[in-house]
Amino acid sequence: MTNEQLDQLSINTIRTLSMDAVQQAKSGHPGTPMALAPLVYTIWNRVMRFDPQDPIWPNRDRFVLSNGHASMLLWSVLHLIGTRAVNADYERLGQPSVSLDAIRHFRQLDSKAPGHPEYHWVSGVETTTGPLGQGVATSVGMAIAEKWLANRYNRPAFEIFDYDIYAVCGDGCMMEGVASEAASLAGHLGLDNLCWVYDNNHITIEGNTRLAFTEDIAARFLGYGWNVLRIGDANDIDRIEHALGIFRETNGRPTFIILDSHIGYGSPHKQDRPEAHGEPLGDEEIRLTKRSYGWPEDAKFLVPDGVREHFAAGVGTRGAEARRHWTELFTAYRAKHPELATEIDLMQRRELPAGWDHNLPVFPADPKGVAGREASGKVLNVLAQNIPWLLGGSADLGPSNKTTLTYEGAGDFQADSPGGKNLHFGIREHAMAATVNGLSLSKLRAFGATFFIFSDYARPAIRLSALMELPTIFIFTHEAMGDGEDGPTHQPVEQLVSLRAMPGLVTLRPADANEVVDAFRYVMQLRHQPAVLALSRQPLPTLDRSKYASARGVAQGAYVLADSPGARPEVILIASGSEVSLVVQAHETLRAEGIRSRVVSMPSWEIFDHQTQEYRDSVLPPDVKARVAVEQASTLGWERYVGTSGRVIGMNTFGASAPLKELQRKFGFEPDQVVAAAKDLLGRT
Ligand SMILES: Cc1ncc(C[n+]2csc(CCOP(=O)(O)OP(=O)(O)O)c2C)c(N)n1
Ligand SMILES: [Mg+2]
Repeated sequence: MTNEQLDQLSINTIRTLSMDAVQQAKSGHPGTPMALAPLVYTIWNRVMRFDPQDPIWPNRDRFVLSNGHASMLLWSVLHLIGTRAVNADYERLGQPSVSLDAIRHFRQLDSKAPGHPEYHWVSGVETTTGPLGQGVATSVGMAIAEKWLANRYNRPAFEIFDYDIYAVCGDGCMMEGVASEAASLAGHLGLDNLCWVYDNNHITIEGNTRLAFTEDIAARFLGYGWNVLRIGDANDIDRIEHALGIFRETNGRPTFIILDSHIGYGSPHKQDRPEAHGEPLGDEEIRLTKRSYGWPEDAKFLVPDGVREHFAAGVGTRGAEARRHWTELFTAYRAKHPELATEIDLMQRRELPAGWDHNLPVFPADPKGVAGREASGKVLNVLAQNIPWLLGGSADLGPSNKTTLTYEGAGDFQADSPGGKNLHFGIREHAMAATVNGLSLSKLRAFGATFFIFSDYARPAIRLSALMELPTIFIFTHEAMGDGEDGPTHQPVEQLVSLRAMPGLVTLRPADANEVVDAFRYVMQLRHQPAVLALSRQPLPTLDRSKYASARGVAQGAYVLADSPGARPEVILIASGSEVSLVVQAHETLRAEGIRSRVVSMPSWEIFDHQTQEYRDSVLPPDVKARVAVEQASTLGWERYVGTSGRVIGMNTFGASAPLKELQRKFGFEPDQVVAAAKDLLGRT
């Protein structure tokens, strides 16, 4: 067979595996894999530096399938190139990442060929995709990461990092706002290591794109400052290869390739039709389509002789050679720059450098206190100096979030200063969170920040952080009604409980400056969970820790802050954040009146829920039923801790525009109201 015939055979193998898998599953998306098989073939087998034997080799090129519904493209190619699996401890295993059997069980329970690409579940998947737009936005974070890594670690004659990022996307991704935010940022930063290929097939689920999407997309990306290329025929692999070559030679701007394709290519009745998007073709149509490819009509899941070998000779040989070269280079690098090499090693395993928590501040007792955001800014500036690869930024609220790294040399990340640790995301919360995911997928320790209320704008990407088990950090300030006069548009109510509902995510709402320190101490040690820090705008009294319990209790999620001496408490007051010092005041009043109360500071439900039953019972003794929870947020869920006979002082409406003191009175966040609730529960009015 000629090389050309082998190219075609390989492409048709991707197509037919995709058609067969969708048919077998009786669900899925065959049309786009059929159309984009030549593209994916060309990227992987002709261009990408990826070693199937080691899918986590640090300098590999990245591939992101942003139109995640076309997952069969990825399963086919990961299978055909013989990608090996890696486990959660980053150990390379012998077995295939995606076996042919997994493809036969496409979309079935436990199959390594699930409905959409899932990072963590299938080796070789660089990021989870499916919510359209997320993949391309995440790829911007990957591109920023590569620039930052190259700047910090490359040395003369040691190009340790020089990889590229390829993302494939469709009409859906291009319509989603997050892609626009991310493309704008990528253009501004001149990320010339980033290439998006847009599948311009004019089809989405409801029909032709003329229904809803008629903009001039080339003009749009030119406007963002991208290099825009066009390929009129998705089957022309030489043109595709040529365009990818132009991308690799382009400096100073990202590349956007518009690829005209035909969804369901080769299917006599389904090509260019919306049905090809998300329905199995049907047995008869599959036969006709296979005939059009010159394929044995009745063969299923066929990988013809020569195809695996063809991939082995392409991406396999190129990837192995690139990795071998890199490994030798890195050995020499380690000898010459041992400290830098150690950093790279630690980062790859998501470990922290020795001394990462040196010099963390300790805040003295102070009734006037410190704002949560203020304490956070101090801690962050220490941590960022201790951990070279900790970086991040805000969506234009840095001065307010106090997330700006101000120590000497921190610097701003820009096109001409890729070593900066302050990222300026602009007012693009959604792309910020997706970018943070991309940074984290690249093993940097990344944070993003905005007002807590605007976490809603970032939420879809935070959810993917949790799903991917990434240790990202989201710093959300102005976490309740502390910005009083800004009013209900800026006052979070349901955000906290909605984030608490997200599996895997850790939320923390610290009560004072020392709890902020310990919240960070906890968060920094997470390796597979994202965290949200909800921090106050206004100063919170710094509790006297010689009188009350140590803030180290934050690591248990909730702890007994203040208690009554002697017998067990009659009533438990539970609070988080700014309401902790409020219930401490109530506690002192109750004590003075001879009522034995206990104060539980509960910065994190998730952490507390993971403690032993014994510990949880020691904090919240089951036989003490009189309990009051106080939190300036939705009351939803607090029954879990106060029981059906307890009280919750929280928010059941939106807030209002007024000075904080008046809001506290109006909505019941005053010590007297807590005292009254406690007495009422005890029948001691
Ligand atoms: C955020 C989001 N909204 C909606 C969907 C549901 N959905 C999946 S694919 C699709 C149409 C995508 O069209 P296009 O990107 O052009 O894909 P093609 O059919 O051309 O492959 C939609 C609406 C989704 N996955 N994500
Ligand atoms: Mg489309």
